[in-house]
Amino acid sequence: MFRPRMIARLTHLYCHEISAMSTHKTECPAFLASDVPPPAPEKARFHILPVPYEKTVSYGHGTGLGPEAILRASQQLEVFNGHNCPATEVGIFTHPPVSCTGEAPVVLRRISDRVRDILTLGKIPVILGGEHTVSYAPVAALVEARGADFGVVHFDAHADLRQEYEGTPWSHACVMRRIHELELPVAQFAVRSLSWDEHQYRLDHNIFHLDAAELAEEGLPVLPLPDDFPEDIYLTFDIDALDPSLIPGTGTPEPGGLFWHDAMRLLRQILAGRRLIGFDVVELAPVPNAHVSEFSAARLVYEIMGMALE
Ligand SMILES: [Mn+2]
Repeated sequence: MFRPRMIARLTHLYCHEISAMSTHKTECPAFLASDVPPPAPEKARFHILPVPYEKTVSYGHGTGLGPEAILRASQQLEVFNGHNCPATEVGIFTHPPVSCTGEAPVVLRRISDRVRDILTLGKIPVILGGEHTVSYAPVAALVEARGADFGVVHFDAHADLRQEYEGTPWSHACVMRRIHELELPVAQFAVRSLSWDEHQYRLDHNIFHLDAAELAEEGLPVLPLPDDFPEDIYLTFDIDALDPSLIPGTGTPEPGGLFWHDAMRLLRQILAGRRLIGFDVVELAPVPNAHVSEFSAARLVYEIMGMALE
C-alpha cells in the first residue's frame, strides 16, 4: 500500500517528469543522437517528424508527450540491433516538432506541408505521434505527391473506421475511414475492438483484415497481404496493436494484442519484396517513471527502419 509520503514523492516525480517533457522543447534530442551525430538532412534517408497532437483522446491521456518520450528513449538503443544493417548507416534526421495548436484540419494541413517538404527531398517520412488522427496528414501528402498508387498497412487494436466519433470526423477513431476515403487499399492487422458499423464497413468495402483472434488461432501467415496489394506501402502502427502487457502506456489498451516477435515477423513478411514509402508510430502515452512503453516504441521505430533496408 502507498503511504502518504510515498504518494507525495510519486506526485513530485510525476510533475517533474511532465514539466521536463513540456518545457524543454529545444533540448529534445534527435533520434539516437547519443551514439550517432545527426547527419545533414540531405544525407539522411529517414526523416523523423515529431507530432505531439492530442485533441480527441477518449480515455487515457498523454499522447501529446509521446514523440518526445520516444526520442528520449531512443538514446538508450543499441545502434546494431543484432540482425540487420543499422538504419543509422543511411542516416536518420530528426525535425523540430510540428506545432499542434489550432483546429484539426489546420494542424493536419500543417503536418502535410512538412511531410511534403520531406518527400520533395526524396526521403522517407517517419511520423511520431501523437494520437492516431495525425496519420491522415502524411498519407494525404503522399497522395498529393504521387497519386493513390500505394497501399496502407494498419496495425491497431481498433478498426478506426467510424464516420465520426464524439462529434468530430477527425477523431482518432475515424482516421482509417478518412484514409480509406482517399481511395487507397487498406489492410488491417491485430484489430480486436470495433463497432458493428465498422464491421459492416469493412465487409461492404472489402477491406482486408487479419484480426488478433484469427492470428492467435491460426498462426502467422507466410504471406500476410493479398497478392494484388500494392508494392509500395505506407505503414501506420498504433502501438496498442501490441499487447498492453508490453506497452501499457497507451490511451485505449485492449487485451489480446500481438507479442513482440510475432509483430516483428509479421512486419518483416509484409515488407518482404515491398517498398516502405513512409510510416508512423502513434498513440504512445508515457506512464511516468515506467520506461518500458517508450523504449519499446523507440525500438519498434528503429526495427521498422531496419526492415525497410532489408
Ligand atoms: Mn488503437
